[in-house]
This record gives sequence, structure tokens and C-alpha cells, in this order.
Amino acid sequence: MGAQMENWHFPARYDQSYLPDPDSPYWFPHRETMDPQERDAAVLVRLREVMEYAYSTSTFYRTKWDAAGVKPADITSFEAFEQVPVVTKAEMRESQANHPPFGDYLCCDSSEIHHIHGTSGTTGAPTAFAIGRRDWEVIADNHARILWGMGVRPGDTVFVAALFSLYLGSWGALAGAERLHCRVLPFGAGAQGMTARAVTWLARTKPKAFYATPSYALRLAEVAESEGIDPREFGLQVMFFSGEPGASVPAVRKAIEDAFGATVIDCGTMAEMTPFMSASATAGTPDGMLLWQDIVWHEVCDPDSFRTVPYGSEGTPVYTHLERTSQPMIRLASNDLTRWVLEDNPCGRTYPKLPDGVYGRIDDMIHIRGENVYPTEVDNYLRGVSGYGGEHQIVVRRTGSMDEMIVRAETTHPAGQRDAFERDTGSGLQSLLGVRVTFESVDANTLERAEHKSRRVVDEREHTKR
Ligand code: 8LE
Repeated sequence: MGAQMENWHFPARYDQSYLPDPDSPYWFPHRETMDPQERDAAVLVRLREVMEYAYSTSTFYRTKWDAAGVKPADITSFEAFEQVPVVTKAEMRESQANHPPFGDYLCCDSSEIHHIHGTSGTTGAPTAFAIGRRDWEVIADNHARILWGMGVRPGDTVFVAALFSLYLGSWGALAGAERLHCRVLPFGAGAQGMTARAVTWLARTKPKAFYATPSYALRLAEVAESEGIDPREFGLQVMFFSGEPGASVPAVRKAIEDAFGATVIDCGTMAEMTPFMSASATAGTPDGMLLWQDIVWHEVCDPDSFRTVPYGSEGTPVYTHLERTSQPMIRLASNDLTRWVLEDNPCGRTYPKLPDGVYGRIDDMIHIRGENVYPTEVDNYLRGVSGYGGEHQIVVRRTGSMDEMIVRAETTHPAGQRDAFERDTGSGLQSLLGVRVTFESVDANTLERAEHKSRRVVDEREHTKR
């Protein structure tokens, strides 16, 4: 079974010169279209191998699993695997504080480290990611394979418009596109005036593919339009996104498609999980995200028990590396929210799918007066309202003993002619969300645009608690 799966080894080994038949929609036809039960059986054997590797090379996993009474050799069923305790971000931070800089879950020799990346550290101590040289090659191969699935081909120009720094998103996209023998334009993002220059370079180089965060693509479209350039003139065909919800939020997706005239592809798990593109749509199945289960094992779990929920249900993704030898993550809890299904995919791949993408983080969900509000619902709603100016903010505050939610949205309606917009949008939001909303409008282009990931929620209740 495993033997038929193309290049199925641990540690992973890929022929760096391999490219599929140009007419094949698949990079590895067998792995991608095989009976999912057979694939899962091969993955189960692999999970044991990865766990044995991690147990023998890291104090972190040995201590954690010994305490939980888990032995790699006992993982002979998925039920057993679901008993393996999840890894949390807090544990990783603690491990790195006690064993700087990479923590005691670094499983390879430090001489093998090829790249160091990390979290931005805006919400706490930064975490460092150490990626081995061989792992980097394997990541590039995996991402090339997924890009092939999106319809990107050797010789295509790929424009990467995300931060080239600690952020792994841009580097992962770059590595994959290079391995795919594309022409890569590692443009970056975030410097002063860079978006206007991106417009010039896109118009000049006419790339086929483009990578960024979804909010940045919308920002770019606004800047192009303000310079009198229709973003459709860039001729982009495939735009792939990670980093935040957006590409699977219907109105955001439509806004990007309408602005650029390209196919929008959603992808991305977490930086720790690089190859993070293991959840990704394809050219033939462009909506939602497929879970490329032979690259990373994706489970959608109950957020309390961390047992998988049945297909069709909502839960939180838990991820396990199948090929990483440096800092392998084994049951990493994401704290995100999604729903998964297993059905026939038009592209022929037999992977499960997240039909609505990853629609929010458990900790970003706003709990207000007994209701749960997803910020993406507000975004989706506002983008469908005529006269919406393109950006908004959600402020939650406590007035007396009551929580109050204020949505402040930009509008293109001139001052003095906003009454109907304010009344209708405010009441529309209120009935959608089921909570009282104070709605305010402000002039277009006055709220801050994200150069990276958007931060639209200001929860002032947390400040008052401190
Ligand atoms: C909905 C995956 C990557 C490298 O682009 C990234 O942003 O990794 P990072 O910085 O570790 O952030 C991971 C978090 O971003 C996830 O837990 C999730 O909350 C969010 N995220 C990333 N990609 C998506 C996403 N949320 N859809 C996505 N496609």
C-alpha cells in the first residue's frame, strides 16, 4: 500500500528534479486520488514513525507523553492517536524560555538548521521556528505540489506580496514556486510606498500567480484604482492567500475576484505547521480548502476533548506533521474554528475539505450578551452593502454593567446623506448577529488598512479588567 504512494518515506525524500507530466492535473496522481481509507492506513503507520522519532529525539515529547502514559508503539488506531495530548502555543513558549532559543522540541541537530523564523511577538513573547535544511527542501516540494494543484506551472511568474521577514507565509510561497521552476518575484510588503510600487511592478510584469493576505489584496486594488489602474489589467489568473480568514468569506472572495478577475484560492494552517499550504483549494476545487492528508495530518476536533468530530460538524483543527524532522508538531492545537466534510471533489482528489475555510479563532470570537459573534460575519455582511467604503472596526466595551458593540464602517455616501445607510446597515447587522449594535459611519479611506493581517476588533473590556 505505502509502496505505491509516490516517494512515501520517513524521513521524507523527494527527487528534486521531478516534475509531473505537463498534462497531469496531479503532481502525485496516486497519493492525491487514492482510496482515502487506504491513505489513512498508511498515515497511521507514519504517525507512529513520527512519534517514535520525536520520542527518541526530544525531551519535550518524551516528558509529555510519559506523563500521559502514551507510547508511540501503542498508536495502532486513530482512536489511540486521539488520546495523544495536544501541544499548545503556551507549552512551546515555556519550552523555549527554559531551553532557548528553540525549545526542547527541536528534534534535529542544531547544525542542520537552515532557516529561523518566528512569530511577530505583538501579543506576547515571540516563538522561534527552526527549520532544517532537508525539511526546507521537503517543504518546497510539498508547496510546489500544491501550487501545481492550483494550476501554477513551470515558467509562470509568481508575485509574492507579503512580508519577507520572520513571517513564514512569504518564504513558504517562495520556496514552493522556486521548486516548481517558476519565475518568482519576491516583492514583499510593508515598507513605505511599497503598495504603489507593487501596482507598477504588477502592471509591468503581468504575473500569472499572486500570493498575499486577503486584506492586502483589497488594499492593493484600492491603491491601483486610486492611480487610475484597473487591477484586471495585471492579468492575474491565480491568487492564493493565507494568514487570515478572507478567501473563503463569500463577500471578501467575490470582492477580490471582481477586482482582479482571477481565481481565488484559500490556503494555510499555521506557521509552526510549515508546509503550511497543506490545507489548500485547487484549480478544480477552488472553493474551501482540501486537507492534503499525506503531507500533514489534519483533524477537526471537539475543542474540549480534542477527539475528532464527525464529518459535517464544526470543531477546531489539530495538526500533525508527517515529514518534519526539525520541530515536528504532533497534535498542535490551532484554536481556530472550521467545519469539515468528506465528499467527492470535482478535481478528483480524495481529501476531506473545509467547505467554509477556517472562519475564525476561538479567542477572536466576540462573546457578547450570551451570543457569539464572528468578526468574519460582520466583514461578509458589510461588503454586500452598497455604499460601504471598504474598511471597518468593531469596538466592544462595557458601559456600566452592559456590554456594548459598536461597528464603525466607512461609507462612500457624502456627509449629510448617510441616514438611510446608517439606519439600514445598523438594523441589518443587528438582526444578522442577534445582538444590539451601535452603528456609526465614517468617511471612506479614513480607517487604517492592513499591510499584513487585519486587526479590526478592539475589545476594550480586556483593558478595563487589567
Ligand atoms: C483563515 C499560515 C500562515 C503562514 O500564512 C500564517 O498566517 O501563519 P501564522 O502567522 O502562524 O498564523 C496562523 C493563524 O492565522 C491561524 O491559526 C489562523 O487563525 C490564521 N490563518 C492563517 N491562514 C488562514 C487563517 N485563517 N483562513 C486561512 N487561510
